[in-house]
Formats: sequence, C-alpha cells, structure tokens
Amino acid sequence: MTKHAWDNYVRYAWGKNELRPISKRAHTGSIFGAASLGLTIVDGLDTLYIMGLHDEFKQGREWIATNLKNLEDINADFSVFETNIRYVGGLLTCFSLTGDVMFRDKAEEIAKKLLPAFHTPTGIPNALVNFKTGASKNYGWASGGSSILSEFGTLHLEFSYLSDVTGNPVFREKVDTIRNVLQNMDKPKGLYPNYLNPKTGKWGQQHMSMGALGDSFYEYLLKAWIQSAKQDHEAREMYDTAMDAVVTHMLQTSQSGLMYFTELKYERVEHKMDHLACFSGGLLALGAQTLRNTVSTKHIEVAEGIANTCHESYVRTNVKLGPESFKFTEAVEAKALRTNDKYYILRPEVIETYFYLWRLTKNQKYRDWGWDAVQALEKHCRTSSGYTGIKNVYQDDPVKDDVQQSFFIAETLKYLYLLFSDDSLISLDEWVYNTEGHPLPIKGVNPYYREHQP
Ligand code: DMJ
Repeated sequence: MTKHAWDNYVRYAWGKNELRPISKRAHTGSIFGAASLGLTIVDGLDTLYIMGLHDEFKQGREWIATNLKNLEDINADFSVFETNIRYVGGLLTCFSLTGDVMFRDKAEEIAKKLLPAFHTPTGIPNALVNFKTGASKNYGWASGGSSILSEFGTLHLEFSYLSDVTGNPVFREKVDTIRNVLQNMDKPKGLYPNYLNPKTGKWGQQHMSMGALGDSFYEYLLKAWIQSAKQDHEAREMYDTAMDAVVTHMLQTSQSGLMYFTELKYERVEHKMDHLACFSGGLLALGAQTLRNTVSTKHIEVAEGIANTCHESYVRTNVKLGPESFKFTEAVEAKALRTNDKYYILRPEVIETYFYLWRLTKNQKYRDWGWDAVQALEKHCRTSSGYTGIKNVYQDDPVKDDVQQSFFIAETLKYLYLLFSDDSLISLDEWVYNTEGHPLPIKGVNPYYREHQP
C-alpha cells in the first residue's frame, strides 16, 4: 500500500505537496498551498525508512537536500503548527534514525522561519507566519484574534529536541514560555479552553474539546514527560490534572454503553465526538501504562471504551471507515447526521489507537480491527494511481475527494505497519511519537538521541 501511494506521488506530483490520485496531478489546495515544498516526501520519509524502502528513502532524501531551500523567498503564510509537526518533526525523525545532519540542519532552518510568530506580548505564538516577511497573525475565525490550544500546545517535543541536537537554546526557550503561561492561567473546572489571546493572555471562548482545536495539546503534556525520560514532572502533573478534569466533565456513556468524549461550550454539552478525538484511546492507554497509579485502571478502561466506540463509528457505516465527526442522540449513536460530517479523508486516529492498545494490551481484536480497516481502505480508497478520501461513508459507492493526504503515509500506513510488526520496531520504551506519527527518541534511553556535543 505504501509503495502504491508513494510511487504514484512520485509519478504524478513529485516535489509538490500532495497527490490528486484520480486527476493524476498535484493537489494545490493543501494546507501548504501550491508551493513545491515536497510535503508528502518530508512527511512520508521516515515511514519509508521504517518499512525498509531504502531506494525510495534515498530518492526523497536527495529531493530534500537539493530542493527544500530558499524559504525566505516564499511570500506566503504557513501554519506554525502544521510546519512543526510535519516538517520539523519529520526531518528530526530522519536525523535521529540515520544520523544524517542534512536532516537536522533543514529542521533548524525551517524552525527558524517560525520564530517571528512568537513575538507576541505573552510569547504565545500566532497561528500563521509569512516565511518572507516574518509577519504573523491569527485566523480571523478564532475567537477575537485568539491562538489555538492544539496548535501552540503542540510544539514542545520538536522544539526541545531541536535545541538538544543543535545546541541552540532558543527553541526550548519558546516552548518553556508557553508552558509557563499555561501553568499560571486559571482553568475553569480544571479544563483548558481551546482559545487563548496571545496579546492579552486571556482565554477566548470557553470551548473545550478532545477533538479539533484541543487534541494534541493533551498529547504533548504526556509525551514531553516520556521524552524527558520521566524527568519533566511538571508536564506529567499538568497531564494528570488536565485528564482528570476531562474525564470528570467530558466523558459520557451512551444509552447502549458506548463511552465518548463530549465537547463543552461554556456550560453547554455537545454530544459529538470528532474522528480526531479517537486518538485519545491510545493516549490514555500510554499514560496509564507508563505510570501505574490509582488512576491507571480507570484510564485503561476508558482507553478501551473509546477504542470500542471509535470502532463502532467505523462498523456503523457502509464502507467500514468512520466519519469525520459523530453524534450521540436518542435516535443514533456513533453516527454522523450532517452531510458535512460524513466524509473520511484517510485519517489515522482510530488506527493509531488500535496500534497503542495492541502494543499495550496484546488483545488480538485490535489487530483484527486494523485488518478490517485495511480491507476497507483497499476497497473504497485505493485507485489505480494512489489513495483517495471519500465524501460519504454511509454510501456503498461514495464519491471520491481525489486527495491523498500527506498524513496517509506519515501516520495511517505507518501505524498499520507497526500494528503488525514486532514490538521492538520503534519500541515504545525508546521512542515517543509526535502527533504526526514521527517517532522521536527518548532522552538518555535511546542511543539515537544524538545530542549536540559542544
Ligand atoms: C495530522 O496532521 C495529525 O495527526 C494532527 O495531530 C491531527 N490531524 C492530522 C491527521 O488527521
């Protein structure tokens, strides 16, 4: 599957960001636009390496060495978060795996282009930065000029590691500042709202979510602790407190017994869960396994419950792949109701959770569920020229969206491969995955950490 996705990207969209597998050309409407930034190459390269596709890896490495440069000439706005998780994260993993300093230097070069976004009164970065001018801003739709929790809260792993491998402290300083701001904020009921104004340092709308706008902030608290070989106690405490509040105020069980995370808008509870929020099954299991305390038993139970619900969201469709977002009402459970929520864009989160739960519980059902997803992907998303998303999972033969997302190779296929591999391949004892599926080494434990020697 990976060969098929990669080879067709090479054939029809080489050097561009993503492939349109049906029209057999580049996808210019991706989050990195029409620029030739090789997004699929950078995002997918560690997957190729892990799978032993070495010729393909070499081809991608050469493209990056030769073409990923002159960023200061690009007069366009880029997402700080997406650039970090896909480019900086992807390159750092390739550096760690291979020791090839070209990857480290490119990661640093790109991360430096993000730094102007941190020039705000609080140090909370703006969402978008122009690589040429350095001007930065927030999205117009984000609660009165707010920055977004899942974006500014998902930089810690890459920035800390980058400081350690380059010897340049500036990156860690930036994420430490973000951490301090968050530590000192009042949290309504212990919860973190999704919007924070970088100028005033005040929360925007009190919208709380384990899905879009919140998700990977929680993930990076736990993973910062893991990455530091359990030395970053502040991160672990923040994770434990945050998840305690989330489980207390956002976890629900449906009439038929399905566990799910709701969203909160001030006091209003929305009984909806995003596909994105399905990553939380894996996260809770990882958090429970790495610290065996009184809460662990509860968290592993919730992790398995969330995995089951997300699996149900797949099973209750015609194509056996889940919708973007699903609801719980008196009439339906784990199903999308609005047309706009019925699409599937090759997202990884459900398979990611199967991967963690397989590694941590060894229950065969997670491999079986992963294999069912493979069959469904082959039947409905595979085309003669790559893989596509689909527009309505409740139809037998849905319309295809004609986009092979870069995270399909970076995450979906990587987690599937690892689900069926030995535990020693990118072991959870030595590696911690960034939110785009790029494994980063654990400090002091993994010899591939490759810390800068002065
Ligand atoms: C990926 O870019 C990352 O997993 C991110 O954390 C959330 N969205 C996509 C995949 O769905």
